[in-house]
Amino acid sequence: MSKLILIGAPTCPYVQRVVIALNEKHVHFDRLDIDPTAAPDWFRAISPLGEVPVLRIERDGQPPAVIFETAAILDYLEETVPGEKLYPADPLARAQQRAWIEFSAHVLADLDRFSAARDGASLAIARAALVQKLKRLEAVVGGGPYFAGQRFSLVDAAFAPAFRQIAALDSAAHTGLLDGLLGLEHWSRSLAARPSVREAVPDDYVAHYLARLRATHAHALEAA
Ligand SMILES: N[C@@H](CCC(=O)N[C@@H](CS)C(=O)NCC(=O)O)C(=O)O
Repeated sequence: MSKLILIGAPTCPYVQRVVIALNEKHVHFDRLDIDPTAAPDWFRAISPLGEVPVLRIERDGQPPAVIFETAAILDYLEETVPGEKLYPADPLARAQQRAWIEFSAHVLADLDRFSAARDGASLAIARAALVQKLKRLEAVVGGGPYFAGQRFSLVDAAFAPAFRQIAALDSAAHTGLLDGLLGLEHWSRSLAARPSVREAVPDDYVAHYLARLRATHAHALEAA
């Protein structure tokens, strides 16, 4: 059996995706948090892009291995951990879910721009890009509770951190990002109630996340 060490950062949404998948699969792992903006040399040596998450795998009799990039880590866990799968068995449905996971990374990038905006004009540009993607997503989400219906999938793991960020922003200032998007609101609530998702962040996540945004004078919060 391998020993897994997840190198992450406390509020990183990409790290959360991996934690959610590990929780869903009931896999034990050790966690080591760093500050990727001031990463130690040993981390730079194993992370080609200088980004978290990185999964370090220690196997008996073999040198340790590392995987960077969330999508690659999720695929590795899906292929190696025995038990219930989080991707559909059908290759077409699986490929489509992978595509929506890629889409989720673009939603996170837009959310980053939204929360990093320091004035009304940049906030409006970021909001427009984000809302356009959220509307697109609304069009493919079914009746829930999850992306593909009753079964929780890796697409849910991928989007849950984005919805968590939106909920955290909304707790401080109404963003209106999900207004009128009833499928997404419902999906977001289902994800927030899922134990694997809830337990993927520390209890003080919202306070920590909002404090970080306030420190950078995020206009999304100041405009409220
Ligand atoms: N494409 C990467 C994105 C990971 C990412 O952007 N991580 C951020 C933290 S949430 C990071 O490490 N940034 C490096 C930095 O801030 O210097 C993945 O999916 O793993």
